[in-house]
Amino acid sequence: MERNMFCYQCQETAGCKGCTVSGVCGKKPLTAKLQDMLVYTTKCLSKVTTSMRDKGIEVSDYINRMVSENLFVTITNANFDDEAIKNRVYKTIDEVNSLVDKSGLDASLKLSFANDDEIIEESGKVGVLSTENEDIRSLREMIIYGLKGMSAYLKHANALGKDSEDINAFLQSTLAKTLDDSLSGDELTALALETGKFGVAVMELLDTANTTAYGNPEITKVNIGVRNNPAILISGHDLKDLEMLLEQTEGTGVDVYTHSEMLPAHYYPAFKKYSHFVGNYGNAWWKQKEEFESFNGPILLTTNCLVPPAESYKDRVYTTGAVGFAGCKHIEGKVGEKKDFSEIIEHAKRLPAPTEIETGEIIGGFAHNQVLALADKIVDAVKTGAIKKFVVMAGCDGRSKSRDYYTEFAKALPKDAVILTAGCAKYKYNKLDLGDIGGIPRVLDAGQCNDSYSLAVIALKLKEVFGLEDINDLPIVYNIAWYEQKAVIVLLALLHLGVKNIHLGPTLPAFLSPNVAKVLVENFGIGGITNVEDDIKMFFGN
Ligand code: FSO
Ligand code: SF4
Repeated sequence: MERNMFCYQCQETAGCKGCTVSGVCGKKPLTAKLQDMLVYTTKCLSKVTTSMRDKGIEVSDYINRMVSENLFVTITNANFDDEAIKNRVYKTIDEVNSLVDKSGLDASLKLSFANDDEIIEESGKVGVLSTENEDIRSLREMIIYGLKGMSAYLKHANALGKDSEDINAFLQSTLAKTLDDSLSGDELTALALETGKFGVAVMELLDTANTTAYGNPEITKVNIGVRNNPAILISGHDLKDLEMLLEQTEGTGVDVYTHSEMLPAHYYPAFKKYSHFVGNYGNAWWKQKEEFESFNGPILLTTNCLVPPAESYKDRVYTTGAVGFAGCKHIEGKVGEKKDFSEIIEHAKRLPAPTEIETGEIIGGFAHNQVLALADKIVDAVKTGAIKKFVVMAGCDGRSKSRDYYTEFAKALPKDAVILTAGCAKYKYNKLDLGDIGGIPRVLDAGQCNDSYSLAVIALKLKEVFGLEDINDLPIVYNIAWYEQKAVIVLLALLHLGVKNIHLGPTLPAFLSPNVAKVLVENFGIGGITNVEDDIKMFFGN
């Protein structure tokens, strides 16, 4: 088989095996090779910083952020810009070499590449397939993908002034361990589970950062129609970018709408004061080709998921943070700096208002604080049998047709079941009008994928209220849709919390070797999905 690249980190990987000719996501072989090299040099940097910590030498915020942002850049659909990725590789190499000198570390830790050609050539020796044993490869990659997700969440917490030396130190020492050939499969399995522990920690850190800065999410009806003003569409997960955009657009006559994973921003009290923060336009990330087209105004992508833009609207796409695409204007600004969005605002003023594609409202804001405020009502509903089961359907949406399963599954649920959701997976069923049970909506949206943390807090609280020993004794089942690497850290976090029998779809990760999949099945009851009818029977009985 022709092989120009190898990547199997996301659910849409070619043939459920691996993208080898070009990425299904649009990633080209050169980009894939540069990303492999960025991951490799970041592992080398992490080896250096771990040795520094061992010697009691402090690692700077700048270096900690270089590690997490490098990994974030390699997440599916974040960055397709070869020049930007290559610059990061060179900067990382420079830091490795200078830290080795400054810290008096062994010179064998240094890196040297003569030129771009050598970097690209060497990438084949350090990519995924450079680990020959398929089980070790599987465990290493599962850990690396978990760390990528952790990096994304850490970056958002950093943007709001929160950081954690424990998380940075764990992230870097663990990344370095994926280069260590002496580690056994058992040791790597334990490391994957420990990654889940830090996954909980990073989501908690981000939850604290978000709620400290913007208040606790509350029940909110979000408008999905449009107004007749020029407007900017903001997508991705970065609430700090949204805050800066809302401040800078205030009083300019330009409206702001959210797309995809930015929808939950509407649930935060701090953003409700902006009268030009109009609503949510469209659906999940994969619908952006048509929805960015009809939006008419400029679009700001703060994180993945970016679909390579069509020429017809490419000049309206702006990127920032970890996102990049050659030919799209990148708005600079490091953590703590004020970003200048004036060019986007001026651009919006020259363009027509969005074309309406929907009207009405959707409801959300059921993060832990809001749900716990309703706890009495919910507990009563469970006790009286009005609610029989909660179904966690968090995770991601995606373009594959097989994901229609989730819409059909939501429709087929028994009427006494309530969906708990977070992440862009919700777009498969958040406009179905599934109704409510005694005033409790049957789709409770906690927020972004990182707000899966809220779902865990809710589950732990219910366990306490019902006086249960085991989280798995709750009337909660898990039917999770995954797509990219943030879902991997969420999954590892749930496993760390002791959640069993999670079903993952629409397909199991290609990066799970048969033996690693067996370990997950035997120890955690991880399963796939089949079809709606059989799965409803499996989860709910007849
Ligand atoms: Fe979705 Fe994309 Fe949030 Fe992901 S927009 S798929 S798991 O980036 O991060 O849920
Ligand atoms: Fe393929 Fe997914 Fe990797 Fe893109 S991110 S190259 S679709 S496996």
